[in-house]
Amino acid sequence: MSKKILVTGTLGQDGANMAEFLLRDPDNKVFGMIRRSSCPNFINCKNFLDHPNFQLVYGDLTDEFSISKLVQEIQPDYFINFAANSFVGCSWDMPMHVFDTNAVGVMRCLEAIRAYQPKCKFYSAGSSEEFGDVDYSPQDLKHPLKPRSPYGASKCAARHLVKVYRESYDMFAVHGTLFNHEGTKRGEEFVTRKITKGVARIKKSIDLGEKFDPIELGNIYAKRDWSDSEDFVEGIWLMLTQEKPKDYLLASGETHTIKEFVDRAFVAAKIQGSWSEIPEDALKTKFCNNSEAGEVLVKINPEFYRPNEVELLLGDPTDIKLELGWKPKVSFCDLVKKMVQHDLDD
Ligand code: NDP
Ligand code: GDR
Repeated sequence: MSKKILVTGTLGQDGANMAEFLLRDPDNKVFGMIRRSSCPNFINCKNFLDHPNFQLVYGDLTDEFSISKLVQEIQPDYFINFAANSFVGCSWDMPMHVFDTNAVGVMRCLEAIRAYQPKCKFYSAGSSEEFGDVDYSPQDLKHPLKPRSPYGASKCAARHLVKVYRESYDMFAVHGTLFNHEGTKRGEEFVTRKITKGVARIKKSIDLGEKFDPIELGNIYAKRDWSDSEDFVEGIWLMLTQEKPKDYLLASGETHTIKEFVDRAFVAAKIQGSWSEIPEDALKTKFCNNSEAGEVLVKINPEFYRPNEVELLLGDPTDIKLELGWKPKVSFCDLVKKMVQHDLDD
């Protein structure tokens, strides 16, 4: 019998990768939820928009009526919720909106499932930002919740809600704790894509002998545990297809600074550069071309610093590897190369 799967956040990175992954199985019927926008961008969905087993549906996590209506009408077997205001940096500017979407929105999904389709399996998109000001590394699911942003706090609330609904109503609801994951569908405000798009822009200018503006970044010493989103959607599906609901963590188990990401991205574009660092004034740090002209490729702009930073993230994915057999395919180096190549070819 075919499975009906409601995926939210379809125009974003994970929603699009998940829909693409699920549609490889002809038994799956995917309903991709998008919210109303005056100018929607379907670039991430171009490979499956016309797929016969795919249907776009409208809904908004801030509107409980729309979520209830979708669950009532579709009667999904699975509800995979990726919709969120997912940019940590802007969560200080619009904290109420972030909390309403990311935390209360999850409660709206859980309530709709409880009322209209209690057998539906639910996935909630948790984040390593819940750990925030970390006590130890690598972080596992026993790590205390110590968020450093309104975004992180909203995801902690979602985690508690999922547990409460699971235990109170015997629902299959899981909250995956996912460390950073990237790829060619990544939004351009996130640091990895900002770097790879910037490197591609600079490479094209150098090749044409034109002047260019440097990439401007904030804190380049923060460390992140980066993986490929396409590997993670497979891990999420494993979480949903286990027999009993249990939360898992997805991570690479490696951590790298933003600075290392910059280094690798320029190497991938065959541009040789070096850092000049002034320890007493991080704002004067620069990454310059090794050519005679010595142009500035990257500079620091305090505008991109955050009011509160998560300095180090490093996850321990042992449980999902051992218990569900999850195996990532893409290494950190390959991820950087893939993103740079995609943006060079664009
Ligand atoms: P994106 O920002 O790429 O996608 C989020 C999607 O949510 C967008 O398509 C957006 O719509 C949609 N959305 C936002 N608000 C609403 C709303 N009120 N109602 C309906 N849809 C809405 O995020 P990712 O794909 O990278 O992440 C997916 C999920 O995983 C998010 O919940 C994120 O917080 C979480 N996560 C992501 C990680 C990562 O590294 N990528 C790590 C850990 C957790 P629109 O296109 O119209 O803006
Ligand atoms: P993050 O991702 O906050 O980890 O959240 P982001 O790429 O925005 O930042 C990573 C780190 O890079 C530093 N940084 C910059 N960040 C951005 N965006 N722009 C810059 O110019 C810049 N310069 C330095 C940041 O300070 C930070 O330390 C992502 C999102 O996908 C969340 O939804 C998800 O929950 C977490 O990952 C896990």
